[in-house]
Amino acid sequence: MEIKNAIFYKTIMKLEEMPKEGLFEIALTGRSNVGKSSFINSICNNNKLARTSKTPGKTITLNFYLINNSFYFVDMPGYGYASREKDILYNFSESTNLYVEKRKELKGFISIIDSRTLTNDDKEMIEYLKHRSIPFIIILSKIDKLKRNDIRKRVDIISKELSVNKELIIPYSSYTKENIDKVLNSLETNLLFS
Ligand SMILES: Nc1nc2c(ncn2[C@@H]2O[C@H](COP(=O)(O)OP(=O)(O)OP(=O)(O)O)[C@@H](O)[C@H]2O)c(=O)[nH]1
Ligand SMILES: [Mg+2]
Repeated sequence: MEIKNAIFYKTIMKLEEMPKEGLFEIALTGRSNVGKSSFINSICNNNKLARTSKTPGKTITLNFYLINNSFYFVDMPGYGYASREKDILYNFSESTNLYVEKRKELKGFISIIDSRTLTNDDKEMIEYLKHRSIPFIIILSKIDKLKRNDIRKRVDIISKELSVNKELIIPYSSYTKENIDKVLNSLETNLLFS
């Protein structure tokens, strides 16, 4: 697929404010600062679309982006930052929590994991998605920080640790856009038309 058109739709604080047209939604999840907002900007070719920051905790609401006039990306607050000791699910704000639990339009997740470090929060998130049978793909972010040879090794290790098929794990860099074709194909086949 190709992303021809991406616009900021709205920021949502309560479930009542969600779009009512019934379009599919693909949510972005991952640790704070892992590069969720940068990922959206990168694959949509617009660095002004989503706000990014060096400081974790930048995205604090659900932000909807309308893609190709046909589905939404939903940028979510990151986990693992605000209250590290607590269970990952309690790290979500109430509206995020309700969104994941109740939203029928939510078709699946793009789970972003730092290619260099897999955390317990990441593991819990993937367990949660599996447990609820929610479709997901995994993007290993920031591969521009890894040596060539290490990229494939990290995919192997993370695939084993999470018990997730390698086909669902795509190494990516929002800076260099390496593997963007694979990302878009996987989004299409595993999430949008699954
Ligand atoms: N080297 C490198 N840095 C990246 C990449 N993607 C994002 N970053 C940097 O990582 C930092 C966090 O990026 P964000 O996109 O704001 O991360 P986020 O996951 O949306 O963070 P929260 O909204 O706080 O949960 C920023 O300084 C980005 O420039 C990447 O592919 N490579
Ligand atoms: Mg963000």
